[in-house]
Amino acid sequence: MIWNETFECMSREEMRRCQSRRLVDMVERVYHNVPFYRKKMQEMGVGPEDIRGIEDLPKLPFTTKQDLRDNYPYELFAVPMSEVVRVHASSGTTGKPTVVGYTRKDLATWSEVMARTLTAAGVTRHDFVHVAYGYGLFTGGLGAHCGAEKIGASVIPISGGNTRRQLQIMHDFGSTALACTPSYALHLAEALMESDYNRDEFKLRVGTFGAEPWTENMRREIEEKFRIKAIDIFGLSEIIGPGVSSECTCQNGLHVFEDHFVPEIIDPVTLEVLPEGADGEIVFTTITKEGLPLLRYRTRDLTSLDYSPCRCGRTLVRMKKCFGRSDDMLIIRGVNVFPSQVETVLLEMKETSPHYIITVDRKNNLDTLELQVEVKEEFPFDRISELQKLTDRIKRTMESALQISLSVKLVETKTIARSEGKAVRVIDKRKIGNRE
Ligand code: DLL
Repeated sequence: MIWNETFECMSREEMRRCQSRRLVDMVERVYHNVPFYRKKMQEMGVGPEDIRGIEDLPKLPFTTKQDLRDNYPYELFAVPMSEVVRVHASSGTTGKPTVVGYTRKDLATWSEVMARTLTAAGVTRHDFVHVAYGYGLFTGGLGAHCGAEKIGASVIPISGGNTRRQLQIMHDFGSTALACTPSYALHLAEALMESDYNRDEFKLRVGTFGAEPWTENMRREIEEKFRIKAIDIFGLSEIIGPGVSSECTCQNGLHVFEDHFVPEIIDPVTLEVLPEGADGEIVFTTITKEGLPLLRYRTRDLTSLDYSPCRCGRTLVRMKKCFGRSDDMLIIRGVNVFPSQVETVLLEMKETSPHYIITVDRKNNLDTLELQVEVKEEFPFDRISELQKLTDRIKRTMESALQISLSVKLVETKTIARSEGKAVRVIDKRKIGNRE
């Protein structure tokens, strides 16, 4: 099922024409309404008259999270505050949040792209959508909520937290579709397996999971434990929230809703635009947003683009599952390490769970990496020799995968704190105080 065939299935030429028209209009608006962009464009010697179509996108300036912080809270808004009907914000562990604003039309666009997202996952008006993303300044809860309402599904706005109650409501209300972070989905699946409930009494069949990176192995684990189809959905507050791109049931890349958000892949170091298929940082330009339109917003998320047709019939470009961020990439003794590499190795081992914490520190000017990993319940934790053997094996496998030395500490099942929102998996003690 496709929610909006006109825009999701148009030919590439039609899409480029649509994007060109919208971009020209949007550049005109930001140039006149946002002093920050006018100044940036003037400094680059570019005026609205230089932007005639989508091919001129590379002439425009980039925008970064720092730009939003520097213009905190509302300076980048392109409409008077009387037109803004909602604000959201994305939190950082330090510093000020990034504030985003929506006009009434922006909220309609958001519901539309979230309706497309849910439809792509196979959700219909006959579903009960259990929204366990947090409601509030975070965009997950209300984003999923409004999209589900738009398609006419029955929304259960439970929000995050209180795992026992989540299961009770899921069971009693007959939830068929779950919306939450993948780490919380896995936690719920494990809690269900341990509870007195019988899985067969649940009607759950599909989940739309996002807001944090997760691997194919983690998908398999959620699908097997919950017996559902797990769909990856992507978005960021600055662009709209969830609903920037979504997998369809082919689960082969996330279709970008590019009639609203135009993607480019750049080299995060040289800032050069990369060709189709190359891995790099994804950058989005919003071409219909009114409240907070952004030119070439640098997400820091690493992926690639694929314009080949998809079996589902959508012609929208697909982005590969994000494999990390250019800024949460850890550099340990000069070696680049992504938390997702650690997760991939752990999920291949039958004795460990994908719950882990990476602690990076610096001792005597040398970076150290300690990996805490939870073993599965059935693992004989009291048998020292078994424990030592497994520790050694993880250490060896990890060192050859990451190409750095590290220490491994196994911990008992359920001892690493579960997150109800985005999982915290990295503690970098080298730079506490200036992390996002
Ligand atoms: O996380 C919006 C969202 C809510 C997306 C619910 C999907 C579902 P922010 O809090 O602004 O917005 O965080 C955005 O989260 O730049 C990525 O690094 C990461 N992210 C979001 N979705 C995915 C995903 C929401 N499917 C940041 N895979 C983004 C990997 C993701 N990373």
